[in-house]
Amino acid sequence: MTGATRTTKRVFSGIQPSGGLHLGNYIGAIRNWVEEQDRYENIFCVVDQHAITVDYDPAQLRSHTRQTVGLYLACGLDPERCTIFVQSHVPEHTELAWLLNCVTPMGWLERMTQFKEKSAGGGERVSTGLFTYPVLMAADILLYQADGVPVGEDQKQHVELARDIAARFNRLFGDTFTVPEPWIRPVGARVMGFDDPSRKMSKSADGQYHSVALLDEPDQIRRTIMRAVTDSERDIVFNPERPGLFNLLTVFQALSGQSKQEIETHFAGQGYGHLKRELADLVIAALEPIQARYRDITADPARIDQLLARSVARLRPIVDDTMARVRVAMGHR
Ligand code: AQP
Repeated sequence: MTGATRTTKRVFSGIQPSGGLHLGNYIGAIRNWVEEQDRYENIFCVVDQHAITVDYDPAQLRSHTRQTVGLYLACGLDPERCTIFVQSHVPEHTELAWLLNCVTPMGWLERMTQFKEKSAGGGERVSTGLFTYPVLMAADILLYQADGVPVGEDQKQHVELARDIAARFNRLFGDTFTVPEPWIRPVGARVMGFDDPSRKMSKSADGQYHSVALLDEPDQIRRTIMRAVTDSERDIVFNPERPGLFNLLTVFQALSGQSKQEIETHFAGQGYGHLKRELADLVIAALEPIQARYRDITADPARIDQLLARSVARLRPIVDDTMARVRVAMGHR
């Protein structure tokens, strides 16, 4: 069934288990999935095959994959309302990626900014997988005929590529895929590194004070935020020209739910130290219940295994239907 014939829209999104999830992943992605889970048919993936496109350690990948599933649940995704699964448990993702590789012009991939950033200076360590990563992401989305892909702003270009690939495939081989849309929230769509507000917060970035991980201890959270890079001015206002301060205020706004005006009024006449202390308190308070639920959920590893097995069984009819149509359309059946 494609999007045109469904009454409830289907969303698909995922996070790569390339490290511990951080505030950017939470504010830019998971929190929005949780808030909207009643409105849609939800499929959320831990995209472990994306995480092998750069150097990685297999044991760490295994552990981050499970940790990410645990954090999805701890952040509030309800397995009754969402199908939560691991990408490599459904082999059709890579089968479809190959087929889509064959309809994707190389020039489209050469334009991807994330590839340019991640491959810069990498020489022979830059894998072909890193280059074709957006095609695997398109396969993830198109396999489930998703209508919407809720992502942070940094992933918008990749979702637009998935749209282009779907439209091209439909033109070449007949109507097969739902053409998906990126769904991006304006507030907190891009959280930047606390140590360098010109770079987006990333799991794989170096630097002890770069990010706040969702499982960080309160002391570590406070240290990171108190050391956040700002500027030498004084007034606390939302001004994108002052990226360090703007980032702190953006996180404050995302977690407090207050308007820009309310926040500026609240901090009028105060210094950066005051803002940082309040922000640290806010982040610690937001993460505390997530951390408690995470400890509870992961106390029984079998619970996660059962959930993942059930998810794969639930997805099977959608996967089989899409792949049957693709194989016929492309002439393999
Ligand atoms: N800094 C961010 N601000 C807002 N949203 C973000 N997301 C990631 N970083 C930020 C959103 O989180 C979701 C999952 O992203 P991903 O892990 O699949 O890929 P990524 O964007 O490459 O994430 P990282 O943390 O930067 O990982 P690494 O370091 O491994 O590349 C997406 O919805 C993304 O928008």
